[in-house]
Amino acid sequence: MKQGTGFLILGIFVVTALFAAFVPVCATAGPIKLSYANFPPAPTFPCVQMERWKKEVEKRTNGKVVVNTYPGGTLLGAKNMMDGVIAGQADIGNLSMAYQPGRFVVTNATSLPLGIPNARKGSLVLWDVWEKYQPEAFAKVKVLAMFTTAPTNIMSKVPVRTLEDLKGLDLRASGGAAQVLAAWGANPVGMPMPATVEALQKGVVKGLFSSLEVMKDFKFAETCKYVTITDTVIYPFAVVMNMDSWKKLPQDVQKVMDDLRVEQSEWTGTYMDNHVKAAMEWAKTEQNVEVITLSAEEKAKWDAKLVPLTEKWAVNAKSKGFPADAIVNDIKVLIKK
Ligand code: 3IO
Repeated sequence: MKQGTGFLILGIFVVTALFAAFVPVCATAGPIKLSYANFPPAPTFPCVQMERWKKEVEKRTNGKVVVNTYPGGTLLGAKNMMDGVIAGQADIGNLSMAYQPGRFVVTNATSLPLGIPNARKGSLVLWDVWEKYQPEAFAKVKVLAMFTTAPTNIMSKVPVRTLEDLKGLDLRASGGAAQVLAAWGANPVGMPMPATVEALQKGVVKGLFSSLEVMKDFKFAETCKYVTITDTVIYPFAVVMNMDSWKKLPQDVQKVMDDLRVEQSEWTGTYMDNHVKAAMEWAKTEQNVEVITLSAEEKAKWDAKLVPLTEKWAVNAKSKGFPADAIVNDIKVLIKK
């Protein structure tokens, strides 16, 4: 064999080997994988909206992106969600702003007693407030959605019909909702929602103050046989993405996620509103839960106690340099929009 032929065969061999080695690497590099952390269990509304977002993103990017979801605090917990996402422990995370009220001053203004009537409206108001003021608290992350719960109500083991019944009663709540309970003379006990299951079982609290879909999703109707309708404040939530993870995404993928932001926020509010109705139907018919409505006279007494809360928030917000009066005014106007 001539030397030239030898080199040719060797050359072909090398080229073939290179193909064999690299083609599968390119093929398996495949879709962009993103992790999405959430703190409560899979059947609850924050995780239902997470699965909806995952499905839409995977569909709209034609499989270019795969989102791996981690419900139940398996990747990040309720209180380290924001810092965990900033640090890159998860690409995406869903957080309840009530667990760090001092951190999310501007957006937590939506949890003042200003009359947000439902979760759909609340979600759109929250989105607009965030977009207008672009608070520093979210500067290190990419915001993918913002939504709120439906207005909060009292779920309890004992009936609450008057302010007197509420006096000193240990009820689980966080953030703005906890301030409302305190103003009514109850004893708010702060803890993330998932911890409430055990606190109720052990008798650490006699009930909770939140949106009513949890009666079904956490089976609270099995222990809390009374619901007092107060329709007071909402809990605000955010879905945030690690900034480096965001910047690494191709532009077409970024566009899909950007286009989904308001749609996803509104979808979640609508889901919440419908699910509250279904959960309460179940609670009344299957769990014998009594729904207590306050007389107009009693309600007026409760409402009067909440008047100072907005001013108290404003004094604190102003001391931190936020345009508090403008924010409150915007929320009132947005509610009517
Ligand atoms: C909530 C939080 C986690 C799962 C379901 C939920 N429904 C209402 C909330 C809001 C709340 O009480 C909280 O602590 O964020």
